[in-house]
Amino acid sequence: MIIRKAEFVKSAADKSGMLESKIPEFAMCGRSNVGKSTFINMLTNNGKLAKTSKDPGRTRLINYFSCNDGEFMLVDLPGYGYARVSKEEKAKWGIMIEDYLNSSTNLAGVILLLDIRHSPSSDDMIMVNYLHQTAKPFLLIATKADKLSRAQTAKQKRMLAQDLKVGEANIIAVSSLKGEGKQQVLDKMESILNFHQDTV
Ligand SMILES: Nc1nc2c(ncn2[C@@H]2O[C@H](COP(=O)(O)OP(=O)(O)OP(=O)(O)O)[C@@H](O)[C@H]2O)c(=O)[nH]1
Ligand SMILES: [Mg+2]
Repeated sequence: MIIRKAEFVKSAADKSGMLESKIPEFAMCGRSNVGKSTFINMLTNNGKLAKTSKDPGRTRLINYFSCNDGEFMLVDLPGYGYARVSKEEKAKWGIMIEDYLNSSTNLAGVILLLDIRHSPSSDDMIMVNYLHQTAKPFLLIATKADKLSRAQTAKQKRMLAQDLKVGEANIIAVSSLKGEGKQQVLDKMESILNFHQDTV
């Protein structure tokens, strides 16, 4: 699969703003600053589509991006686990993520991003356990692979697989800066889309 066109559709601040679309959606989940927005820009070949920042807490709304004239949507969610926002804001983002996952009418798959250099956080573990429990397909992406050597990348993938209780082959190491892992991700997304179309 390739993404030849991608465009911003809308932002939602709460349940009332979320799309009830017929278009299948892929949701980006993960800790603040793990690289969700940069990953969307890499997949869509558009460095300016989703706003990114070196500081955590950049994405504060749910942002929908339509790909290939409505073939599917990429949904950029706020990150969790950012220590420096208020308790109220944390709770609000948590509810936003939860509401999205529970109520999206056409979720094809969840893409969970983890920083390849770090062990999963307790919030990551909650997400993974949730994903294991739901019947939804999901992809596990280890981001920022360009920061490690090949040997270190392999070692960290093994460690993540153990912690997350999945096979190593289920984790894709990606560098959004260098495009590493991109085609593998797109191919997996294509399979998920085909599966989704067969089940609706
Ligand atoms: N070296 C490297 N840096 C990356 C990569 N992906 C993202 N980054 C950097 O990580 C920082 C955070 O990226 P974002 O895409 O804004 O992260 P996010 O997960 O959307 O963050 P929130 O919106 O706060 O949840 C930015 O400085 C990016 O340039 C990568 O593959 N390699
Ligand atoms: Mg973001």
